[in-house]
Amino acid sequence: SSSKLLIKGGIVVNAHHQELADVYVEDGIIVSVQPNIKVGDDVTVLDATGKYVMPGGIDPHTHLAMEFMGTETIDDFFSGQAAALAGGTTMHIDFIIPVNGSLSAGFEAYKKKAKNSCMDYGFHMAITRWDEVVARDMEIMVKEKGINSFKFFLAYKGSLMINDELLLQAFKKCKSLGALAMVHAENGDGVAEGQKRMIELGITGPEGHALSRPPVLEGEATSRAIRLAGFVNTPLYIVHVMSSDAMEEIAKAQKLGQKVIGEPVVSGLVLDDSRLWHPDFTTAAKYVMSPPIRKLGHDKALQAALSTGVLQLVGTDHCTFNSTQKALGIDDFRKIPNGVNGIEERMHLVWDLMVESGRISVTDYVRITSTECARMFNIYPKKGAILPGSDADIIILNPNSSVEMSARSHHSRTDTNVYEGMRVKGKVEVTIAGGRVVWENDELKVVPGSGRYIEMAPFSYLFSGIDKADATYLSSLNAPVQRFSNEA
Ligand code: DUC
Ligand code: ZN
Ligand code: ZN
Ligand code: ZN
Repeated sequence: SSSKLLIKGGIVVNAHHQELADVYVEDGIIVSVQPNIKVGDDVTVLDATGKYVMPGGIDPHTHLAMEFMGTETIDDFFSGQAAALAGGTTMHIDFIIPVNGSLSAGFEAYKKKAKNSCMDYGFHMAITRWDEVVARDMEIMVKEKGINSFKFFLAYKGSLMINDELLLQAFKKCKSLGALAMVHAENGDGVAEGQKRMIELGITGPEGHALSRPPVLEGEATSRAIRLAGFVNTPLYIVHVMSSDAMEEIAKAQKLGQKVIGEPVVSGLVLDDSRLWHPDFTTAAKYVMSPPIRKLGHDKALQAALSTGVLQLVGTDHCTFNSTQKALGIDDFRKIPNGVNGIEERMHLVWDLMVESGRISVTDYVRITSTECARMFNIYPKKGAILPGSDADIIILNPNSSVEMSARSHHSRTDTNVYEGMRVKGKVEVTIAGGRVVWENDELKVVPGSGRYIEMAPFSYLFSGIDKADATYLSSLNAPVQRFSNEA
């Protein structure tokens, strides 16, 4: 396709502002955004009259080509990204994992896995154990490899979980590097105990997954991680907030002035746990993810928190396993590979759930699906904006059209879809990635190898005002007047 593009007559939306304007793109970069741009015959023109022209989605939370629970996700970088592009997402940040405890080996392995990428991507790194070598490697990742965030597990006892002593060291290390600490917040000891109880009761099906790790365990771990991050005085990002228990801990800390970011995922906003009780194993097992999808009511609480800003951006935790892989746990829910799809559905489901329903504005939609993520991970305004100089990652959304989610029509390699049969208003009709039209007329035109690794520098805006004088900070924690208030 042409390297010169004009998107004509649409409503151009950024997180701060929307306007009627044309967007002119050359060689993958947005050159100008203004009404009535005149161009020559060599320019491909796309008519966006009556449609929204918005920054492509950025999914802050994916697992592509990841080895996990005795198998490997069915979507690799190419298939996961192709699915993403068909749904209006033009960049993702993947959770890469160390290889044999080595962060550098993990980084190199994932750079290889991502070679066939058809859209831009960045990396967070999951830290699955802690020692001095890991601490030193973290510095290399931040200073030389373009990674500015690290995830720690309070769950997965016996494999990925780290204890509070190590978590405190990890938080201190993140702070010193200007890297954002992230946590998977479930109490791992509690989960192990809950699982044991279920097995003793003879509950071995997918419903045992939900019953064994209730919201109280997520609330406890979220509260603990937030308080320890507050003690160290470093920002904290809570991945996949699934319960109102966790959300309320985040809201409370934010009220006290702490920098805590909460990321709901689409499954938690849209689904409820009744599905885990479906009598057909394959149908129920596709919903198994951790933390689990919660009882009806948690979804509404998370939606409300997203509309008021307590939760700031939406991810997916896209981590797909097909029916055969899910069947590894047919006799024991503990062995069902954890994960759901969503990278292709996120932009559509969030539009319908939040904008079409009237819960948020179109500018807020851009903020929670794209801009906030770009700002937080220090790649704004290269990403997350339709501004001169930004990358031409753009979607055209028709608010009057609709889309149906189904494994029959989706582009992910998995054979099920947790949103099967859902029809939503609003359709991404065109996706432009790096200045190329890659999705148009329900057809993908992706180019393997065209996706680039996006390096992310440390010290995002989240670190502004972070006090380096720990003695002063600690004494402020002892001042009761700052800890209590009569306000509602
Ligand atoms: N939860 C999932 O459901 N999948 C990947 C890892 C995780 O924590
Ligand atoms: Zn403007
Ligand atoms: Zn997780
Ligand atoms: Zn995840």
